[in-house]
Amino acid sequence: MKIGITCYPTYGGSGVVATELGIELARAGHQVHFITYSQPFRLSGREEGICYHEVPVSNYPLFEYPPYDLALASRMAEVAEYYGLDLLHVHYAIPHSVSALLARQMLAVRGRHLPFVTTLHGTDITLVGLDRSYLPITQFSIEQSDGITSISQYLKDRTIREFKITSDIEVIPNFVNCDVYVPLPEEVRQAERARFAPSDEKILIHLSNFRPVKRVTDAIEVFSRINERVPAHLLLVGDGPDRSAAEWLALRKGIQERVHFLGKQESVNELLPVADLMLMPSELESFGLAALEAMACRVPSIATRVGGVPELIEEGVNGRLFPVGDVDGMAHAAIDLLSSPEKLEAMSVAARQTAQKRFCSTKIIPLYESFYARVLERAGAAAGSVSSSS
Ligand code: GMT
Repeated sequence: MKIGITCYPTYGGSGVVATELGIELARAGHQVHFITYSQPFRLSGREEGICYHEVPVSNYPLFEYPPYDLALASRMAEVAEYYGLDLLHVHYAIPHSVSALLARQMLAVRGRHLPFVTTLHGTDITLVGLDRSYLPITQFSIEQSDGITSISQYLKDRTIREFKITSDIEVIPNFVNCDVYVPLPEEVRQAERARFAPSDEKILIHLSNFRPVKRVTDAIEVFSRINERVPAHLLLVGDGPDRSAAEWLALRKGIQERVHFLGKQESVNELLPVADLMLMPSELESFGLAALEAMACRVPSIATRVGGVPELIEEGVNGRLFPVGDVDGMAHAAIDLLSSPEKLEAMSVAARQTAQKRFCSTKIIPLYESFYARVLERAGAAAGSVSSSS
């Protein structure tokens, strides 16, 4: 198949999923075309079977707000025509599904049908889509999609409830490449750990875009309580609006020597397996991709029982779940695990098994392929019925 993929190319879960999906689809022999405003950060640009098409946005002085959605729609239509795309797959409803809808209409007047699939990721529904000004257009473009997928059952239910969507929504969960996200050999792991902590101290990790929904300062609160009982270090991977608040809190608590702000990192698969535990104290996660990536590396999470997280983390088996803001509960659980090597080992093994058995890319990519095939079949049937009736 020839598949066009549009996503937010910068740091964020939906862009990561879209990029990893494109990479896996290309490995499976499909031709993948990324149509985005900059090259997705997890793409090297050298992958076979993948082309990247930049969306140039005019900055004519009249445009106080350059019309990116329109530039994207034009580019989608051009790429689809030039390269003979079979379908577009857009990640994150706003504005990508609106642009795809426009591209489909532009090509339809020339007698070419270009179906598009929209994947809902979370904040496109829970935050942005519910802003009254965006709600009608988001609802419309989701309904107009030729296929809709959601990354968790939670998000599907919430989309149906709040957007009154009547079209089918297929749940295809987030995935991880279990050959890339792997535990490190013990010797290598010890050498990597030595970069951050003495050999007798523990390492925790948090990975996010530091937006308020991630509650990064809760991660600091939890960590500081842990560190009072079990000497430890915290690796903070990512960057974003709440970084200064997190830095200020670490400073105020006098733990700045133990809190390592690593900024945005490209190869998180090399950092995650260094840690003993992941902290994901989010206000909301429709899935929690960061926790899955850590689990594949044999690192269980102390997380919040929100959104789609319980679809990934089974309390007490492959991680621990707490109410939002329960920093004491999260800290106690972490102290308990860090002081009981056998318990932590069992949970780490279970975390990796969950990733392998349920969320490995080898299991999830075929679900996308068969979904595309069904969308194309329906689109073909619809085109056939139009031409036979005309
Ligand atoms: O919240 C983020 O980190 C970014 C956001 C995005 O769309 O880029 O993430 C959402 O999509 C991820 C990938 O599908 C999910 O794993 C995250 O849970 C989801 N975030 C929220 O629902 C807050």
